[in-house]
Amino acid sequence: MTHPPLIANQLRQVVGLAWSLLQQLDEAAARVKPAPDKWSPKEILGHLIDSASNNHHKFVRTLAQPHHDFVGYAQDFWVAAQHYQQAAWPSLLTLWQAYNLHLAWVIEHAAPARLAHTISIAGAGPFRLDFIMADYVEHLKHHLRQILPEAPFRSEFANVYRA
Ligand code: NI
Repeated sequence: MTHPPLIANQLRQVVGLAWSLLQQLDEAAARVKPAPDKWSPKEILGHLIDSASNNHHKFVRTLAQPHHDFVGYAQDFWVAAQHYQQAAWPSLLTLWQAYNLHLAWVIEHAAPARLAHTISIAGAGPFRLDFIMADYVEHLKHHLRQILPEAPFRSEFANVYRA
């Protein structure tokens, strides 16, 4: 189940479903932290924007060469440093949606011969590119379930790496 057109379709479905539900949250609800050390919905969506940005680089850089060594990133620092908690919820939603629809486009158009290219991330791996693409969607669903525990996001792809 790591055929890129299927991954891209599932990504679009997840984004479409989540988009309609997330729009129903208002600013106050989006700012609520379940515990002082837990992310609010705004911070989770910010983390997902960071994930989209990092994975955009992973996808395209790994398309470019047979193996790519990629860096890790300090997730909590990224969320705090960008002040997602103070950002406007509709702006975060718009950026998150647009970035993911672009990634679906990138995944869908990945050259089949390059899907076996590999990437190592902060020394972990190597992972095949098609696995990294499927895992991206699983990571997305994992965090969306934290905001939307009732939403019917299915787990279709194996997941061993969460970032
Ligand atoms: Ni994460």
